[in-house]
Amino acid sequence: MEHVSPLIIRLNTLHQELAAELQAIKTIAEFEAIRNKFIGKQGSITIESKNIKDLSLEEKRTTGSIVQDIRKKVEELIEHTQQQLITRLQQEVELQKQFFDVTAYTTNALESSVHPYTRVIQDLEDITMNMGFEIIYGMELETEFANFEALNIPVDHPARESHDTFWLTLPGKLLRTHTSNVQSHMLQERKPPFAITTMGRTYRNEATDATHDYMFMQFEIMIIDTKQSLSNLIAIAQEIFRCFFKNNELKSRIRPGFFPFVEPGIEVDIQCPFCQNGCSICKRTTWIEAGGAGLVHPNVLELCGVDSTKYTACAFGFGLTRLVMLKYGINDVRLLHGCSLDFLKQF
Ligand code: FA5
Repeated sequence: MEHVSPLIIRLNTLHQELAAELQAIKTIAEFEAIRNKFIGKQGSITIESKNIKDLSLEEKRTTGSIVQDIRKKVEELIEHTQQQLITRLQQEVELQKQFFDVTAYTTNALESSVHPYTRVIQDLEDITMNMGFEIIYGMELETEFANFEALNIPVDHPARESHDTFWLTLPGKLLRTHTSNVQSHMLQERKPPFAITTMGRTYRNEATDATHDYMFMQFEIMIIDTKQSLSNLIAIAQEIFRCFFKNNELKSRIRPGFFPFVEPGIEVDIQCPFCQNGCSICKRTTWIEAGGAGLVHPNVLELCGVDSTKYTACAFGFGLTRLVMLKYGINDVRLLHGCSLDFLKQF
């Protein structure tokens, strides 16, 4: 009988063990572990193959090519198994996709809810539509003219400083700093009389704190016809907020305010719902600035091609973000744009 080197016998045994173990694998991790176990640096086949160096010259000659053959078969087996495994895993993923049931009920699923922003927008849309306002969805990407110049804020006007603007690389284009940009478009496009409301995102390149963000929402109305007055505007604003806050007993106050696009101008503050005697959110004043309002400046009407001797307009612009905070008692604006599920689950 032909003599078979013990080295070849051991290698053949390891080859068979490898084949048996590879048959049972289900994952790439299991495959990698087995590959390492047999042909890794410290793998049993690797170490065993190195024993060839201890054989005599004669033995090396007869067993060398057999060892080579076994190593080749081992590598082919590993390669083939890997290909098969990858194909099988890909097929499983495809199969799972085919049977993915979007309606499947799972007891662990989080219930979805409406974001407080969406709730407030829907409330304000309902209230203003019922009062006869037309809702306009304005543009966030705006021209310098519509955002500033048409609103009586020329290039060198100091009011531009309070609107730290995100300028685009496109000349004369910016992210709107307020929803009053809709005023200038409507005055240019529509023939008075009309009453519009708009709400949406606005952007200012400013530092954030509990009540300021670089992206926030505003809510604006404008009415134009032949007889508008500040008292009418205040009455409309009070009615909107009476409906909006429902039984809320939040108090508000009005004080003179300057905006280049209104004359006279006022600012509206709402009593801080988070404290009695002043806190960090209201900056120890017990009042939170909610928005500005006034009679649209005749310059704005003329710049937009409206006869200011015939028409008067009134407008207000409120921080919609602040209304959300006041309504739901949210003490940090940044929570609204974060993704904290603990926060969102409450709504
Ligand atoms: C304006 O933006 C005017 N366009 C409002 C206006 C419209 C006045 C029509 C007159 C007539 P102001 O910069 O004050 O005004 O912003 C209005 C409101 O937006 C503020 O009172 C505040 O409630 C909110 N607001 C302003 N900056 C921020 C900010 N960084 N983060 C959150 N809310 C803000």
